Formats: sequence, C-alpha cells, structure tokens
Amino acid sequence: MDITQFEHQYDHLARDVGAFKRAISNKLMYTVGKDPVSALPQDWLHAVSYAVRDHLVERWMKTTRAQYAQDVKRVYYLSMEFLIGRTFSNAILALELMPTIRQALSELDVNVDTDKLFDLEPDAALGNGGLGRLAACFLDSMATLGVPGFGYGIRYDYGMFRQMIVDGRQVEAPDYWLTKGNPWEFPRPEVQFRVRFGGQLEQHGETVRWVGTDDVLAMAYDTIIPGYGTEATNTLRLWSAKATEEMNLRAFNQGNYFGAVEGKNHSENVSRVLYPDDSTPSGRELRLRQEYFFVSASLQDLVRRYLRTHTGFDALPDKVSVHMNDTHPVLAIPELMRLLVDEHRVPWLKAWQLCQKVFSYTNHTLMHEALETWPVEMFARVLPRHLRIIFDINAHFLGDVSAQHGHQPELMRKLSLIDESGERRVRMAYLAVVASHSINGVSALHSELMKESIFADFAQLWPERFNNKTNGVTPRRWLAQANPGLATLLDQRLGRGWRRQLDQLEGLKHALDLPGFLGAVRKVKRQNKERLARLVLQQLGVDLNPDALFDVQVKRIHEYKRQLLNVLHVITRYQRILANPDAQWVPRVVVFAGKAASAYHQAKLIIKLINDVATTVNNDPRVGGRLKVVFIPNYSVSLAEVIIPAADLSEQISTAGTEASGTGNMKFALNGALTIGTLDGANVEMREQVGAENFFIFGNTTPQVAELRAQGYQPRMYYESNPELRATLDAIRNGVFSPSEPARFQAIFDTLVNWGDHYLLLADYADYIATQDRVDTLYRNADEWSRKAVLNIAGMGTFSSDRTIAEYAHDIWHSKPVLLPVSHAAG
Ligand code: NBG
Repeated sequence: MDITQFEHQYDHLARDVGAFKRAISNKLMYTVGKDPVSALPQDWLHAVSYAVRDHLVERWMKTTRAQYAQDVKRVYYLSMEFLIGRTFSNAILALELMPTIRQALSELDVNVDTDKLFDLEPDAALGNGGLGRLAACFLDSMATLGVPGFGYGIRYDYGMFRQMIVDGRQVEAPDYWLTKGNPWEFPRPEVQFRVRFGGQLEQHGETVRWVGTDDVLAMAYDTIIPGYGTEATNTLRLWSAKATEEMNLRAFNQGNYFGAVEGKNHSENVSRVLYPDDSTPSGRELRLRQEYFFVSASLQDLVRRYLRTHTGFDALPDKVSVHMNDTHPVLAIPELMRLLVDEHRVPWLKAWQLCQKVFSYTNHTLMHEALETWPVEMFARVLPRHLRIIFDINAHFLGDVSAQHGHQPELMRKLSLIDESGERRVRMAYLAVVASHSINGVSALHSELMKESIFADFAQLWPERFNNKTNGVTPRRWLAQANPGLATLLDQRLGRGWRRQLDQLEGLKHALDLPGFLGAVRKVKRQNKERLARLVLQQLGVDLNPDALFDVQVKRIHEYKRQLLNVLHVITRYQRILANPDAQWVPRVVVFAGKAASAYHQAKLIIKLINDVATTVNNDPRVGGRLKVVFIPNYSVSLAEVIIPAADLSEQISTAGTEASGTGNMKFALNGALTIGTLDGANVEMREQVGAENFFIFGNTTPQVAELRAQGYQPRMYYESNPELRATLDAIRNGVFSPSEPARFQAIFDTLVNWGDHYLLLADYADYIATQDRVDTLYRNADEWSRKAVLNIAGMGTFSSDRTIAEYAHDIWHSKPVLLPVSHAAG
C-alpha cells in the first residue's frame, strides 16, 4: 500500500469539519432525539458515533457486495469471548478522522472536553483476558488484510464484572454495559434461529429424530469491524437469546402475570452473563447451554449463507472455514454433523469428510484443570442428539485406529473421546483434534509442549495436523491509539506505513544515534507516565513520581502468573531500604492490576496482600517515596491503553511451561518497556527478536522445572538457606502487613513453604532478585536504557497480529483476501 494514499485521504477529510458538524447535529436531533440545548454528554457521544458509523456502513456494504460477487471463501471465527474494549476511537482511527472529529466537536456547543467524551463509552468487555483480547486483535487484522470473515460469539447482557477494591479486597459488581444503548450494533430481528435443548431421540430406520425439545431463539446483532488503510470491513455477529414465546398466554389469562413471563426469563438467561473464569471451566450446565447456543445459531447461519449460492455440499470446504477458538465452540462439530446428516440427508462418511476439511482448532492452554470435559450424564440431558453423534464419531475413530494399529486396549482408552475413568466425561479437546485438519498452539514453545503432553498420542497418529501460530497484537489499538506520542515520533522517523507493515519498526535501529532521538523517546515515555500518574492520583490518591522506574504487572490474577513472586521482590526491596536507608536507591513504582475469578480464593488473597503491602510501604516515612506500590482497580482494555504505554519494565514472570503465549508481553515491548521474564510462552521468541542483551531473562527453564519436580522439589530448602527470602516470607506470615490480623496470610506462607509451592516461586526467587538488581543498574544509565527500549520496539514487527493472521489465512484457512484500497473520494 502506497502511504501517500493515506495522506491524501487525510487531507481530504481534514477539510470536512463542516460536513461533520452538520452530520453530528443531525444525528443528535433525528437519531438520538435531543435538542442541543438539553443534550447530555452521553447524547453527544451517541450523535458523533452515529455520524462516524455512517462512514463505516458505506465500506461495509461495499465489502459485502465484493465478497458476494467474487464468491469468496469465508472464515468463521467462533469464540465465546471477544474483548473489544471501546469502539469509537478505534473507528475514527481506522477512518483517519481523529483531527476532523476533534475539530468538529470543539466547534459545536458540546460542554465537555473531547477526551472526557471518549471516556464515557463503556468497554465491550465480552471476554476474560488474553484469549478474548486475541480474538479482538484477530478481527482487526482480518479486516485489515481483507480476509473475508465473520466473528461469531455471544452478546452477553453483562460482560466481565466490574472490580472494586474495598478495604484491599476484590468486590465484584455487574457490568451493565448496555444500559445506555450501544450505537455500534445493528439489531437484526429478521435473523433469528431456533436453538433446541433437551428432548428425546426417536429412531426411524436409519434416521434419528430429535423431538420434544425446549427451544430458544438466537437473534443476531452485528457490529462493523473496520480494516485499517483499506475499505474492507468485517462483521462481528453476536447472538442474543429470545424466548420462543413472549409469555405463556394461559397463565397470563388466569391473571398470573409473573408466572406468565417466568419461562421467557429462564430461556433468555443463556446469553445473560459472561462466565468470569479464566482458564478453569465451571462445569455448569448453563455454560454448556451457552456453548451450544452460539455455535448452533452460527452454524445454521453459515450453512444458510452457503446454500444461498450453492446447491449440494461438495463445495463447502472451498467456501467455508470454521475456526474454533479453544474448545468452547467444539460443539460446532456435532452440530455440523447433525445439520448435514439429519437435516440435509448427507451420508455420514461424506459429512465427516466435509467436517474434517472445514474445521480447525487453536489450543490456548496446557493446564490440566483448564481442559474442558462434560459429564456424559449432563450432556445426555441437555444435548441427547449431539451425544449420540459424538459416540458415533468415537466408534468410527477408534475403529479406524484399531484397523491401522491393531487392537490395543490401552491406546484406545487413552485416545477415546470419552474419559471412562471415574464419572464418564466427554473430552472436548480430543473431539476438536479428531475433527480438525489443523491444530495449532500459540507460541513456538507451547506448540511443542502441546505435542509432547496433552496431545502426545494424537501427534503420533497425525503429526501433519499440528502446527504453531505465534500470537500477535494489533498495532492500531496498541500503538497508534494507545500511544499517540510514540506514534507521532515513529511517523517522523519512519513514515506512517508501520501501522500496516509493522516490520518497518526495524528502521528505528538507524535512528539510535541520531542526535536527540533517545531524548525524544524518553520524553514521550515521561509524558505517558505523567498521564498514568494523574489517573492514579485521581483514583487512589497516591502520588507517583514520574522519574521513578515504572515496574508493571497487569493481567489476570493467577498463581501460575506469579504476581506473588513480584510481591516477594517488593517486600525484599522494602526491607533492604529500611536496612540501608542511605544507599542510592533507584526509585520504583510497582503497578499491579487484574481481576481474580470470583471463586478463586487464593487469587483474591493475593490481591489483598498486594494492597496491604502497598498500604504499609506507601505510608512508611522511612521509605521516603523510593518505593511505591499501587493496585489499580478494574483492569480493562481501556485501562490497559493508559497503563501499558507508561511502563518502563514489563513483568512476564510465569513459571516456565505454563503461559501458552502471553500477548501483554508484546504490547509492553511495542511501547518501549523492557521485559523481565522467564523463558515461557512468546517471551522466548521476543527475546530472539530483540536480542538477549536487551531482555532480562531469569529463572528455571521448562526442562529445569520438570527436572526439579521429578527430583521431589523441596521449597523449604530455599526458605531455610536464603536469609533474605526467609525474612520476606516471615514478614508475610508474622503479620507485618496485616497487624490487625497477623494470621491473615498464613495460607500464602504455607502454600509456598509447606504445601509444595506448585509454581516454584522459591526456586526462582534468588535469580529474580538478582535480575531486578541488574534492572536498577541499567536504569541509572538513561541513554543505555532508552537504547534498549528502542531496540525492543524495533524488534516487535513480527508480533503484529497481521503477521499471525496472514499465517492462519495461508496455512490453515487457504483463504484469499478481497482487497479494497481506500479510494481518494471516500469519506
Ligand atoms: C490464554 C493463555 C495466554 C495466551 C492467550 C491467547 C486461555 C485459556 N489461554 O497465554 O493463557 O496468550 O490464551 O492465546 O485463556
């Protein structure tokens, strides 16, 4: 793409302030229905959103027409979660309208600052963490690359809970994100599908009929996903549950008004709320119903779309790819079999061959407790037809295996889609593997471990199906939007092309020695730190020194991510400062943010510990501001956009072999933070790209972790032999941070010292502390630090989700882009 084209368009639209002012005023009156005199800031936000949306709609129609005309192959990305965040600023960025809109708003009588207006938009928090945010970055990249596709998911009424910190503890509140209306979605009452649950099976000769079901309607809501530097857009289609009957008329006629709507409420619960568990399945029936609900609607929708222009199913694999984001959408497999065999009379074997060509699957975790399995008994009750289909798939599959490898009962037991040890359960990940032509992990390390551990037997059977697709993040949101200061600096040095060709960041290496360049990079970082400090002061009343080293760990709170190891460092540093108050300490601000699953007690206790340590340290006059600790409540996409650009140091410290990839790690480095991390997930590849000398690696490697565990790891040994570690742990146990309740953190002490320290914090502690000391030393040399920061940015080109999606499109989906360059007259 020729970048002068962007600039031309930019000029063109910049002159269009007048047209936008008229459009916004019109939307305020005729769509929002408000008089400018009485309009609230929220009304203005909606008015300007509608005005901007119109421009996307034109591109959307054009894209859809082009896709139909070319009868392209479409990629359907099925995901339980899409963590989109805010849409408004992303949309104006895609349209290159930021200056125009700012100008237009400033000339209208809006009584509120433009940035405050943007802040009124609630996040679409339809996801828990990395998995959901990855799906959002992928949609952005698919649109940008012109990969024709749909995201399919659930329109939860309540997204990820809002986290409040009350007396240092997490308190959850519902996320009413839709109450003020959502100007970005298009309700599609004409697109509804019936989704069936329960009932019984009737056998009629060869055919099975599923009868007596309890049904729910799935109604579509569409959101436009704009591409960047192209007119191509895609669609995110989310399903919302509607009762099949508004109310029970008989009950209503008998005067039982509440009873009459009870059934409606019950069936509509299926899209009510996002499960707030990151990496542990809840095992609840409502979750199984949610999974089937969105998958069934999506499959019915895509089959209908396919049949509009095709007769018969022979061309299905040439026109349709269905990608399963983790195992949550795996019911798509028996659902497609059901649609083909029961409803369209396709013979079983033929249907199965089609499935294997259509489906692909990404695994996102190796953690045993995270692998979804469903009790056969529950499955039979909720989805009897699908259970029968899975049994049939299993019988065919195990039959083929024994035909090829002889009768090996032990192998059969291991490979079976049904786990027969104890309560019988359906293994969703195995079903995904058996039905998919491609199974990928999300970093080089994780993809290897996946073949050696959870899918070892399958990798022997079908090595060709397994591959790696290292994650990436969209540079539009995570650089252009989140860090305008750095974006401007990059534009001056490299031109604007990096937004679509992130490899161009490599050009920064030539800027390192230009006079003033490192200083300019530092200045941007400093401004971002000031921006974060303002937010912290306003929200927490804690004053942060922007000259201090900002050391940041933001992500879900989970034991394997080891926020606790970070806390051990903080306490050690605190004790060192007290012991040696006159030394030249590098001032540090340690920032935490992240949510804990509501039932995860240990994670919640860790939050309390962080807050108690923060209170103690921040209020201890002996520390004199050389160490500050803050826990910023309610971590979210929009908060991440403020926190990440302000970081000097990025904490990526999971136990080696546990974090599948990580994507926060990439966002930080892209914004010029240095990483302190283990050789885990994508950290390994990031270090290769930026150079080991620019990356702080510490701790046991994956094989060393395995070795330690095999030897019978003894954490107490580390506690007893390292006096600093012992003093740190004793402080936690003895109530130094919880004087009103000295035993509050006994369980944390016990987990680490007496109960096996499953994630090996104590084994990595000494190296972590020593590495933190090296961080201080480097930070003292401002130019050296900035140099390494720039080399980190320069090495991040390959971690664009555009690269990731190009690989998926080429290797897995075999899909061809529909290119729609921005036309000069567009607007
Ligand atoms: C998460 C992993 C992360 C990874 C994201 C996206 C799940 C189940 N997995 O390491 O923990 O970056 O997926 O791939 O949420």
